[in-house]
Amino acid sequence: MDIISDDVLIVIDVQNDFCPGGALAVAGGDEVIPVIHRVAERFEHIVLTQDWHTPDHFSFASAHAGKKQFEQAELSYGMQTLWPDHCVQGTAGAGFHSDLNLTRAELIVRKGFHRTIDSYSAFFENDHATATGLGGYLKERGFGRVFLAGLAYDFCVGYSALDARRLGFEAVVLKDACRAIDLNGSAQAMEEEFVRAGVQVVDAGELAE
Ligand code: VGL
Ligand code: ZN
Repeated sequence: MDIISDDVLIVIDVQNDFCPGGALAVAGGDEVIPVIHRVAERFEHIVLTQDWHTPDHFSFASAHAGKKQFEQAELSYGMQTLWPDHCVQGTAGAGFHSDLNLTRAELIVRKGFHRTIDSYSAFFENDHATATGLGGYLKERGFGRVFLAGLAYDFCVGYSALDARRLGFEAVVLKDACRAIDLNGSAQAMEEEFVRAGVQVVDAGELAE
């Protein structure tokens, strides 16, 4: 697979709270970093995302009396998984992992900053209606195909890939540059959605040298 100049690499949420020792640690989360560094060399254009919640965010179990972490709650837009408090704006946990070195990145998109709406996708919040602006940005810059890497495969990477397709971009997930949370079969469910939506899944090594 050759990378061309209207391709963009989107690196999703490689933040301390999703890495070992973090508040919502994904198993092996930090292992994506060397893989991402290697593929990043192939790309002329790189965008980063950063999960960026208010302290009392509605996606936190702590914001719902009587609810436990990883349970579901009914919010205004539908069912929402309740997470441990994570990626609170300005905290160390919300910072990018210190090994991540993508100085060339052209844009950092923050998401999940509306207190009452979560945002897994880099394009639309979990109401599937509120746009982050990334779709317009990528279209205005003439990008046609997005490659996705980072955390977590079955949540923020996955929903970003599905929304990219919905907006008419080609979407390629770099599977070995991601790690999954895998909550109640979420990784397999997401892969079924990838097939339905026409999201390609490849390993980083399949990109041409
Ligand atoms: C994520 C759960 C909550 C992710 C973010 O980056 O995949 N997952 N917030
Ligand atoms: Zn979050």
